[in-house]
Amino acid sequence: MTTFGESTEAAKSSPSTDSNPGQAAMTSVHSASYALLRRHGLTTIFGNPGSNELPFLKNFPSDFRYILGLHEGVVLGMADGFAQATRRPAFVNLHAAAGTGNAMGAMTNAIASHSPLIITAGQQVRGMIGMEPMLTNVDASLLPRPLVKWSYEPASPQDVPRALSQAIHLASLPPNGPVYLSIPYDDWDAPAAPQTHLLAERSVTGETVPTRQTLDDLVARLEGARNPVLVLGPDVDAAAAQHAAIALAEKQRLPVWIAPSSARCPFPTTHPFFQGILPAGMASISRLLEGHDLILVIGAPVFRYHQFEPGRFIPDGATVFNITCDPQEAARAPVGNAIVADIRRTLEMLAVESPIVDRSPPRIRPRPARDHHPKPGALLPQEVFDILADTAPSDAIYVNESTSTTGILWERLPLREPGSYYFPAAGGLGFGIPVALGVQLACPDRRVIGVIGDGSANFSITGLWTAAQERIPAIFVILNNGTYGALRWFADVLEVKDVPGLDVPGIDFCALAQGYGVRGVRANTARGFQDALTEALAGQEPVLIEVLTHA
Ligand code: TZD
Ligand code: CA
Repeated sequence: MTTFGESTEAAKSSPSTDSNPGQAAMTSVHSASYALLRRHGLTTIFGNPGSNELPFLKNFPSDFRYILGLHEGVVLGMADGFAQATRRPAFVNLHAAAGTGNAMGAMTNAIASHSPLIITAGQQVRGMIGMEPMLTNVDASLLPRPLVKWSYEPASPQDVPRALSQAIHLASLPPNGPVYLSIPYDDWDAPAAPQTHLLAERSVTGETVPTRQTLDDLVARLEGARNPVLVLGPDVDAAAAQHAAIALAEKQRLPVWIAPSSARCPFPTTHPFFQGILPAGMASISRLLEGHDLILVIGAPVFRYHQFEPGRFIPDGATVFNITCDPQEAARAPVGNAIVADIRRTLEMLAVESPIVDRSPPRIRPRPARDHHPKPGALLPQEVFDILADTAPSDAIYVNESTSTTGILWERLPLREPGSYYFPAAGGLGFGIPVALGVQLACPDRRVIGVIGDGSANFSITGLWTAAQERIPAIFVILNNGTYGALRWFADVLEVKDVPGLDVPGIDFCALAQGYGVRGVRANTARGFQDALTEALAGQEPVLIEVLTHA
């Protein structure tokens, strides 16, 4: 247990503290930093330690918990899931440059999904950094750029608590995102600066709302539009603004598309106005939005493409309005007008101020057929999703890293509640297992189901160990088709032939699960999968279900 509270009181009551820096030794940088983390609710530390981090982790306070990941991609992914699902910043502690490097693939997703992460890494002692001893983080603040909003090595030991405070506030100012601090390990025992305790009293808020004129103009355009459409993205869910999106869509009778590659689910897929997820290619988006004169994109960039499909950005005659929390997103779009503002407040204002219109209601999306023609030996992906839809609780949370079946998932899974879906926003694999763990830690009252490809699962397979040790009851459904299916599809799109390295046969996921301490069950029939899932849902342990699927 740290004694910061007592020391602070002592420091405050000692009139000589401010004038005599020697007195400040009563509070160490270590104590002051833990007090600050505690004050911000950052009492869960996701990490993998090394020599540079031991002085930070010493005398670990009993009101903190340390979640150990065996690889830094897992550490960062767990924190990402935790931050996204709690809608609060999460704290990460990595080992020097090597640990940071291992985490950087996962950082590509974190910055793209505006995850507020305070990523720290231990540095060698200040007096040796220049000589580059083992495990020096050379040019530490350059290393994680451009995958963080801000990166810094405190200028002195006394600057550490202040820099931590800056990191916490910056990560949680719009647009939320990861920040990075490299901290020399001899800083922790140093005395804190006078009045360091005042850091914990600071509050910083960055909510912005559109001006009256901007809002009136948008409401008038919506009202005057002949055939407007709403495209909703992940930041609507991140901002806990689903209710306002539903209210706006219903008042204005707007068909609702999900933004391409959306990393969260901003609108219930069971709502009659839900149209589906837009594909991630220019030409396809323009084709699907044809006929709309006003395209209102909220909580997503315009647009996050994947496959290069030359074509128009938007249909002729259409106007785009984008409401985003991210100035970069607003500025880099190739078309349309953008308003940088708080998503939830703006959506709520729009929902209240838009008049009820009597447009004809949006078309009802055709339901996908259920008449599967099963092929022996393995399941069709659509069978897997229909069984999930029928068997999982209605508030189940899905973490999707099954790359070739994302369209089928959006077509078939009922995602009713806010916070029901997570997907790697930048496409970096290694997301599914750790993010499922982080989300499950954040939401103990809901069940998390990771739907993960056999290729993807390997990038963070060691997360299974943390699931077992922490008894995190996430269910991992591994779709094993023996191949990098999405790349086979992409090879067709690009019309390239004879590409090596696209198959991944011969992996026994049940054995891997067992090796890390998680129960593994294999299913190659619909019945077998349904039974395994029902049993996993009835228990309170992590379970891996390896489902053999047709490619
Ligand atoms: N490495 C990393 C870190 N991220 C990536 N996105 C890739 C490689 C490339 N990649 C994709 O973009 S999809 C994919 C790879 C290797 C195949 C994933 O295979 P899977 O799922 O088995 O998980 P499908 O459904 O068979 O595609
Ligand atoms: Ca696969």
